Amino acid sequence: MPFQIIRSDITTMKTDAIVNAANETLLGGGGVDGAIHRAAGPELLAACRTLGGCRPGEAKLTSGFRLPCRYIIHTVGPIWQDGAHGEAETLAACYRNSLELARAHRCRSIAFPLISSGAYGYPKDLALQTAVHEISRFLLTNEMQVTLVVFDSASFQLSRHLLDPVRSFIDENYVRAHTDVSRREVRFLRNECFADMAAMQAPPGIAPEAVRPSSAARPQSAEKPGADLKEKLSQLDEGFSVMLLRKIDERGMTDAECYKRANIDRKLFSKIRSSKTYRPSKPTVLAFAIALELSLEETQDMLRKAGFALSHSSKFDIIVEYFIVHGNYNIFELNETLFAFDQCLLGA
Ligand code: AR6
Repeated sequence: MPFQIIRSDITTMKTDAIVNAANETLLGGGGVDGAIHRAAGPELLAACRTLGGCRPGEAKLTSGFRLPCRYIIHTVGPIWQDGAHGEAETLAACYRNSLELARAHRCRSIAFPLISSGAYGYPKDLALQTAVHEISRFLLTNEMQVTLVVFDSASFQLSRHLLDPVRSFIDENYVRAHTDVSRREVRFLRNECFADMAAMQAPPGIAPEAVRPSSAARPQSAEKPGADLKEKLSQLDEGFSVMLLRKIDERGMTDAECYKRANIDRKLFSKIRSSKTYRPSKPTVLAFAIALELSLEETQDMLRKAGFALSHSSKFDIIVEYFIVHGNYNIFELNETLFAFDQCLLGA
């Protein structure tokens, strides 16, 4: 997935680069800066001493030393005053310059903390908005795996303009006896294509094998399949990938525009493109529905091609539906919301 948000400790990230929310001296401090220096070892401080500090919005690079990443990109976020002192521009520059530096060093993956949202007092919802905006803008024209690492749930705050309406939409639509598609279940849904198909019949958490009858248990039909079945099989409707490519053409989009807006990486897209019978996972289908700005009806149609449906007994489905019916096709904003409700994200 080109852009994902996860809860983790950034010092454990095995990405090509991680970003440090440093101060102007670059000589270490508290928060994520302290954690990175502790984990990288004293060689990091020695390297930082040679860099001559860093101004807010700029970014400088060192090796990762004892960390599992190759590089550490040090950037200095703005100290929040009241929002009228250019804080948003400086914060945006932190993300832009860090991403540029990573690209210049041929990084294929990078992880960011939520810069300025700790000791520097930047309101977390606004810090998140800027982060998502700058990262998604960069990804429209670049190939990189970008991860936003959120340390704890308290540091992830969705802006109220999204949180409140989504919450009431869920309350209005959520079927009480639900079977929520939580991260665990979607992980199950995301397994290989056969598992995808079996998952549609299996209750969440039950292995596909458990619902696939063994040949011995399968009822034997009295007659062998006849010509009418053969005929039906020769008249199959268009499948998911054919529909996807048709919709891309109808929208006048390029393939790259489509997979980038779907938060899907190029390799997966090529795989789907080259196989007429590709069986995608449900989050992948929905990612393309969002990228193509499909109506709810068209989305249901595309889901059916892959054997899925939207249901009001799943919080995940209701959140996606909320975005579609409100014409909000920003996948990154949708993923922010899914993350806030502890649901799996859309994309590869
Ligand atoms: N992994 C991921 N995120 C973390 C981690 C971690 N290990 N530790 C903290 N965070 P902050 P700032 C989150 O204060 O606001 C330092 O002293 C944290 O929850 O680290 O840019 C520097 O030297 C918060 O959401 O950075 C500067 O003086 C986010 O990282 C000053 O703090 C940023 O919090 C910079 O302040």
